[in-house]
Amino acid sequence: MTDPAAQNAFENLRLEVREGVAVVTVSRPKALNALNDRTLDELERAFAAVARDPAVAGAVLTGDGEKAFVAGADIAELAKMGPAEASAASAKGQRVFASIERCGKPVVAAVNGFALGGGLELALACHVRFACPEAKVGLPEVSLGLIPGYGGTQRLARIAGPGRAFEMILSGDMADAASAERYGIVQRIVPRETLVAEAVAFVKKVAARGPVAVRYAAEAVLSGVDGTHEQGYRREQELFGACFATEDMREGTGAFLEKRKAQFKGR
Ligand code: CO8
Repeated sequence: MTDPAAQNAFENLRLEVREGVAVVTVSRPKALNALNDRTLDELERAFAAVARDPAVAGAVLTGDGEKAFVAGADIAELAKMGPAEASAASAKGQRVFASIERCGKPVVAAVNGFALGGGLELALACHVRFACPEAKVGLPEVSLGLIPGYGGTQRLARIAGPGRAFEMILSGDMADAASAERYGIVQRIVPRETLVAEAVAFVKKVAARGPVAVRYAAEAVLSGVDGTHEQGYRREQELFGACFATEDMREGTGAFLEKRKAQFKGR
C-alpha cells in the first residue's frame, strides 16, 4: 500500500491514503461502477493491502462520480453465465465481501448515489454505512429474474430484520436515504460534499481507540451475527479474556485511572 506503484495497479479502483485511512473508490463510470469480475479481484487485492499495512487504520469505500456508489453486478457479464458459472461467481463474490468485513480494521461505506443489487450487498459488507441524501438503495435482482448472490439475503435480514429484508428483496423496490436510515441500513446521512471526509473522520476516531480491542470487538459482533447466539457469547468471552493479554488494555485502563490520554501501540 505504501508503494505508490501498488496503489495505482488497478483498472477499476482508485486507492489513496488520506490521513492514515485508505479511500477505495470503485471507478467504472461507463457502467455506473457496476462490479465485473476484474473489479472483484481488485477489491480483494485492495482490502488485503488494507489488512496488512500497519500504517493504514481502516478504509472508506465509495463510488466514482455523482450518480452511483455501485449499480450492481455487471449485468452484461451475468447475462452470459450458466448455472455452474453463476454459482462459482456468487461464491467468489461472497469470499471477497467477507474479506472486507473481516479485514480486521473498520470499513465505512460512503454511499454517494445508487447502491443497487451487488452494490448494496457491497455496502452491507462494510461495518458502517454513511449516505448522501440523494442515495438510493435496493436489491432489485428479482426484476432481472435472479436473486442477490453476494450475501445480501443474509446480511440485509440481519442488519434490517427479516421483515424489511423480505419487503425489499421480494419487491425489488428502492429505498431513499431517509428510509434506509430509518431501516437501520444507513447509520448517518451526510451532505455529498463532506460524505467521504466524515467517513474518514469516523475511521480516524476508531483508530484512536485500542486497535487490538477494535479488531476483537468487530470479530465478536460478527461471530454472533454469523453463528448462533451461543457461539457469539462464547467468542465474546474468549476475546474479552484475550484483551487482558494486550499492552493496549493495560495502557487504556491505566491511562483512565491516571487521568491521561492513552497511547495505544496496537499490541
Ligand atoms: N451492469 C452493467 N451496466 C450497468 C449497470 C449494471 N448493473 N447499471 C448501469 N449500467 C450501465 C447502463 O447499461 C448504461 O450503459 P450505456 O450508457 O452504455 O447504455 C450506463 O450504466 C448508465 O445507466 P442508465 O442509462 O441505466 O442510467 P439511468 O440514470 O437511466 O438509471 C439506474 C440508473 C436506475 C441505476 C439503472 O442504471 C439501473 O437500473 N441499473 C441496474 C441496477 C440493477 O439492476 N442492479 C442489480 C444488478 S444484478 C446484481 O447486482 C446481482 C448481484 C449478485 C451477483 C452474484 C453472482 C455474480
